Amino acid sequence: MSEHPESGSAQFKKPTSKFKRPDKEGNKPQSKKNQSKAPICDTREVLTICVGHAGCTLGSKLNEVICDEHGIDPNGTFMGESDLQLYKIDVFYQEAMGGNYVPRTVLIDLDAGDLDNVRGSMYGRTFRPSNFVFSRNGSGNNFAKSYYTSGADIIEESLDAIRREAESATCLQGFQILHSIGGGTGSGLGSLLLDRLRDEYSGRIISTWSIMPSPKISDEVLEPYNAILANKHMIDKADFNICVDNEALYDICNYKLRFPNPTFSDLNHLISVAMSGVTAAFRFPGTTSHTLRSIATTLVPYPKLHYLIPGYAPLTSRDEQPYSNVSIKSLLPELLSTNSMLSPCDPKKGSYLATAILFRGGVSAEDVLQYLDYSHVKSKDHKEWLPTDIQLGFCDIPARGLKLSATALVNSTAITCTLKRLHKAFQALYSRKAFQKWYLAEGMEESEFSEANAATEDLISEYQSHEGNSDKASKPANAKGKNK
Ligand SMILES: Nc1nc2c(ncn2[C@@H]2O[C@H](COP(=O)(O)OP(=O)(O)OP(=O)(O)O)[C@@H](O)[C@H]2O)c(=O)[nH]1
Ligand SMILES: [Mg+2]
Repeated sequence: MSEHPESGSAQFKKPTSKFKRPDKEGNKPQSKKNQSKAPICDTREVLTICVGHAGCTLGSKLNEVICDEHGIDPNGTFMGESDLQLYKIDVFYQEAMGGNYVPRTVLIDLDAGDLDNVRGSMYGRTFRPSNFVFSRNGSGNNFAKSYYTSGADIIEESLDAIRREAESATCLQGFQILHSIGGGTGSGLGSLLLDRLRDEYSGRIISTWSIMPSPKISDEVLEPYNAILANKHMIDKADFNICVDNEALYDICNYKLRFPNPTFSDLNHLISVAMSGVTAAFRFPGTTSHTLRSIATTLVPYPKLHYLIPGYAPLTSRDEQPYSNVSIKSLLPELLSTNSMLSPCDPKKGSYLATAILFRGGVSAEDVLQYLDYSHVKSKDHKEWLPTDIQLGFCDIPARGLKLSATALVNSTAITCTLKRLHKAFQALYSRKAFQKWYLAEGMEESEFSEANAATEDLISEYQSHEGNSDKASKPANAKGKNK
């Protein structure tokens, strides 16, 4: 992992004509302004929506990392050294009248104090002031309060801010929602946004970066309810969910990076580095052009099975960094090992359904194919019918401070270990109807608990039906399974 942004420049090379791609997905033609500024770039904007404390803090960190990569200073002014930093800047930023770059990010929280911290952070001034949407009611860590009452009170204001951003885009590719599904706001208001965005932007890709709660990190008693209630909306309304787990992040910080007492800031740095890796091919020229849609198309073989596990390499401690020498040969096994996954799931213990790897630095497909050992992504019961084992993507511009790095997105049945953990914790409360009155008092029906429970059980069963022999694997996508 690259350390926090330091001085020194990324190695920028000139783009070649192979980056001149026509926009195939766009419904709207490019504006004159964009044509003159980036005539060879197919701008497809991504709107980032941060919800709740974890979502907004992570969004703020991501903005810091991406601003640094694109040479944007804390005032939003471009101070970079290369035109390549501006080449696809429109994907994540809008150029304002004053020439400053404004993140296409909306930050929403029911706790105004948490947003004040983001506003007061180093890059807080880059965000558009009207894109901070908040109330002072709080959610009391309750999904129902933020889905039905306090959150519902600010949903129209939130959607107005999102619409303003969407309308300023020339060809919006979609949304990434950042949230923690253990929090009341991240789960409830995040779900309400998923529902409303799916209605209003049915043709756009809606993705999430979802922080899964872990009892090892947080002892909030209602988190399992919030997570399973939110999961129903994530199954039905999102195109794909990238799942990060605080437990895995904590272990990586502790054991691999040797931070003795990792803070949320350290965990968020780790997630933002992976997010920067996944989005690098959206933001910079490369030999392959990636979009949210291309991720959904290649990694989601069945509609519901859209839970992706991210992995990142190299993850090197500060002490070891000066002595490390990263090569493709050493990077690939590290990337695909369990210790590099940001969810505590071992993909090898399940079946791989699809895998994508995005490389940063001067890497060619030939270099990678020379060392790519498909056994890294083949479980013993690998499905021969799956069309491609690994989708490769390349971005020539390296991550800050690194010559070479890679980010993986894995769709594996091993995600059931996280889903089962959440489901078990939910069941412990649900079987006793514990704390349900707080949810019912906000207008939630009791049946929502059982529907959410069934939705997660079906998802687990459907993933499990793709484990083992390939006859089971050819079950139709809408096959309903029974929980074990
Ligand atoms: N990785 C990470 N996890 C966080 C962070 N803040 C909180 N969490 C985790 O997220 C869960 C709580 O979610 P929050 O985002 O604080 O809650 P919220 O969405 O603001 O909802 P409220 O309950 O209404 O405050 C717990 O499981 C925390 O461990 C953060 O900055 N980074
Ligand atoms: Mg909060």
